[in-house]
Amino acid sequence: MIYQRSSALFAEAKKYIPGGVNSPVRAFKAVGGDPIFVKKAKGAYLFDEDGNKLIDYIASWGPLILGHAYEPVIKAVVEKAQNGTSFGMPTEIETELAKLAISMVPNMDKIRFVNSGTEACMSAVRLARGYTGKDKIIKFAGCYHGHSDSFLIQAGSGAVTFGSPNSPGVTQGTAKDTLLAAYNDLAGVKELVQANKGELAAIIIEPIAGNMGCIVPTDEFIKGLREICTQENILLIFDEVMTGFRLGKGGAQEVLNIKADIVTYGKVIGGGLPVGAFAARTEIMDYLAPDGPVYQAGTLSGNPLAMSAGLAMLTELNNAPEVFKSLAEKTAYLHKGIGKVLTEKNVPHQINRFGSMISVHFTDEPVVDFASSAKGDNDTFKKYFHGLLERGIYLPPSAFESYFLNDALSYEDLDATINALKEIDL
Ligand code: HOZ
Repeated sequence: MIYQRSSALFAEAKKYIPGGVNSPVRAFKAVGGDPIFVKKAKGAYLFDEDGNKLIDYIASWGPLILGHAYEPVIKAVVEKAQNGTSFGMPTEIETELAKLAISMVPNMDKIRFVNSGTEACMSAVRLARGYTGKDKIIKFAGCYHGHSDSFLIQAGSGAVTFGSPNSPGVTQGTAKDTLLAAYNDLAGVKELVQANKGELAAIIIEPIAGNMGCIVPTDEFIKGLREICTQENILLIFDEVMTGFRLGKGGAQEVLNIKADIVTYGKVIGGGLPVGAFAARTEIMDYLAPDGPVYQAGTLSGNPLAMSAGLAMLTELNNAPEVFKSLAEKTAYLHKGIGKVLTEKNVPHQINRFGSMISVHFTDEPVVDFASSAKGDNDTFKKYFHGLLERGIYLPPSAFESYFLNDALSYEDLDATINALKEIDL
């Protein structure tokens, strides 16, 4: 495939935008080469500026669970836009989306809408600190909760891809309140909690991690976290920006059967428009301004276009929850197909999967945390990534990201992907 125009557009973008992109992982630095510039997309396919058609496995990093340009979402946004795009005043649709979202997820009474997953996680931690009157938090190495200061400590996603898991610009004062544990290491968490007894406001976790590849928690680990939090009066924050409304109606809370104290959302809840949210029980949420003392605000929060996209998306998922099963089956099919080809090629690999999230790691060892994920062979990943790209298949351009399947993908698309892999010399 030819990507000439994309390369020219990238060269032009680099003159005016740092690195030519507005989010680092898009720049392809981890895999080399120039990024693809998208012209349009429909269903499971991207159409780039060179006229290539690509099968898409990122779905805008998760939101487009039903495929690109999904008709009911587009219709809702276009209709809404006729009446004005932003008011900075309350609108009825905010309550409609709040009601629907709360009805779909377990254990949440109230929800506040923001504009991104970063804002949602940043606000959730502030709320946890205000509510508990404590300062410290525990996060897990390789988990990524957006780019606010408290979280850029051994962060995953683009932060680790580009070698700045601890970003310059985060003050030591901020960093000292973020304690670090290893994913799936309950003993390590227990030690940290004992060493900081009475000082911890929250433990924040991606209940299925998606920013160091896809990593699944053991039952013992995730249940243990819940127990520790309950015993020690620490709030358990589930960052469900990736998993919320993707793994099931009730997200990871439902599929893992664990109740969190605060849950953050993003991606699917905005149907492809910029929406983040955080939710909790009433006694916690009432700590937020204007009812309570913890401040949080935003001019574009609850924006009517974004709310209409989110409402259309969640309405579809609420009415047709069989989509979650269908997606999980497609992902299992892809897992089996890729696994067979890599085994036949004698390429050491691990495939991690949960629901419609999946990642391929080129290593012999099980990938259960950041340290094991980082052992993946990036040279093989680059060949795998570019080999598939040359054959019209678009994967996340970093080994530290999960793929997100969308339900517009057909079994023919999955077979085309598996067959393309057969042709690649790894
Ligand atoms: N940090 C996002 C993935 N985990 C990537 C966002 C983007 O580049 O759009």
